[in-house]
Amino acid sequence: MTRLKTDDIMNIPATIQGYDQVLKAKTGLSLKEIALEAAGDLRSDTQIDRLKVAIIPVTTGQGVIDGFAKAVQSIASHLGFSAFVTEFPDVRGLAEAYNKNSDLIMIADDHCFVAINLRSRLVIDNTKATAAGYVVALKQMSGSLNDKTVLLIGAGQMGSFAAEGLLQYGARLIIYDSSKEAEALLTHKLTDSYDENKVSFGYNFERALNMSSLIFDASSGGGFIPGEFIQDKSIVAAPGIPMGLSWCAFSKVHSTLVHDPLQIGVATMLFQALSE
Ligand code: PYL
Repeated sequence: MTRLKTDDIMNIPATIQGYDQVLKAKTGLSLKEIALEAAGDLRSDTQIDRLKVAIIPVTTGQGVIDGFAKAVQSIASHLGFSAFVTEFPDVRGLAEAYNKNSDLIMIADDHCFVAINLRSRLVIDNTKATAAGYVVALKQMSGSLNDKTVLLIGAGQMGSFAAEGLLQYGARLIIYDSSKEAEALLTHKLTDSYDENKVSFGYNFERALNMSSLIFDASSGGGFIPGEFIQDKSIVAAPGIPMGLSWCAFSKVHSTLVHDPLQIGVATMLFQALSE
């Protein structure tokens, strides 16, 4: 998991409203609607504004990322939750969250970022939730993924979660990773549960990019997708940090690209933590 930098997230509180408007323009759904679809249905009597969410900074390992907790809190508040950052980090923050009768906590160290529902004890992981939210975003931008070919770049944890979601929406997958072994491993895992005709791999990058105009970039390398190979009308969901698109590729697809450092993942975590 690539560690976010303060520069990646410090503007989220000030820009979340505008971000949501752009997301709605691109996908037809708001951040909340995308997260709700990715999470599955909520109980109709769920009163979000009554739910208290504690975001607890963690100082272990490489320590706190300045702005991270505030960014997460601003996303939760934007969605209507009663969210706050605990006064203290670590154990004192956890105690404060419980003493303030929080319903949910969100907490991240260098290895894992989770939302925990303190009532149901449901634990939701950021990577899995992010993949689910971005699959919905790609589906929305494409109209439908049923019987469409999607190029999935990155056969790691994010790519694996995304592959499941894309296949469940009826997509055919071309899996590309710089590691052909990783491609084969993910393909083998997927074909245990899905039609093997729906998953293919083993192409070189240029050929893979030519085979589909729907791209799910689950990579964690930056700027390696060249502009000359990406199709003009490509639609791209890119949860990976840093983004795989080169600046040239970005300039070709920016109006049909969904990419953010935290928003879709945090929103989907919160609603998945509330799902039955
Ligand atoms: C959750 C993000 C998404 C991408 N990379 C992940 C990351 O940067 N993880 C590290 C988060 C550390 C947070 C720090 C704090 O401020 O509480 N422990």
